[in-house]
Amino acid sequence: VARLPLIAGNWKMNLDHQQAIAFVQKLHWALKEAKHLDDSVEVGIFPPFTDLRTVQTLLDADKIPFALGAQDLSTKDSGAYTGEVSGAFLSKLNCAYVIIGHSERREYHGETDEVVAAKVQAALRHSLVPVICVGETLEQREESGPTAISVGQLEVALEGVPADADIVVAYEPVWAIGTGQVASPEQAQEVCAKLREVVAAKLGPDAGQRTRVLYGGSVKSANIASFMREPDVDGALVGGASLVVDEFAAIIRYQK
Ligand code: G2H
Repeated sequence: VARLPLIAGNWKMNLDHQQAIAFVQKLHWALKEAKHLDDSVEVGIFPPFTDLRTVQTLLDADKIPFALGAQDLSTKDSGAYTGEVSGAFLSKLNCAYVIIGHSERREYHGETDEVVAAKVQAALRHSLVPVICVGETLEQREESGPTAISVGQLEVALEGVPADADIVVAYEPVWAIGTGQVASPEQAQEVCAKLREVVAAKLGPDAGQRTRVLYGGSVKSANIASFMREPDVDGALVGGASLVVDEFAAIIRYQK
């Protein structure tokens, strides 16, 4: 099965709605000018909630073929949950994706595997593709090896997910996030292959073949190709480098 590579830019808490307009326009021009906008790779951008409406309007108006995603959502659909954002609202803004269980949410907002699983269900209720993030800290890697933590996190996240669900998995070793200490392509491949096995075991072999597994953690234009050469790495979740137009454009063009 040929899986369409996904290069996803997780802006985290960066770029306000005005900066977002300039950024998306520049990225679009950079890719168009170099004739690097085609259907061989999917480009996803994940701005803060407050930018989503602005970016959606711009993508629509200028017919820019980037997929839009949010960085989180509520486990609930509506009601008295101050500060929360429903998957229903994200769907209405044409979000295709939502990141769930990023290590920064797990670490700073106490998100447990169970909360992550509830958010996956919330995303699927609103036809959003969950980008399920898993990954181990350095201590966990030393204690339980390279795959056990991610496997355990993914198994819980996939509880109750139907076999035909469209999901994306992102392996983000915590020790490689924003640290410049990138995992080797072999380390990424080892865990991504294992995660694909988990998807196959839980949702069936078709889902295992179809589901895209991304690597994330200090991805740059200088290392993207080495990851994309690995058979079980289907793209990247990019943080810091997704905020620099030329750098993110170069990552998107990795294979050209
Ligand atoms: C990992 C990644 C994007 P960075 O968090 O999700 O960020 O590329 O800055 O390590």
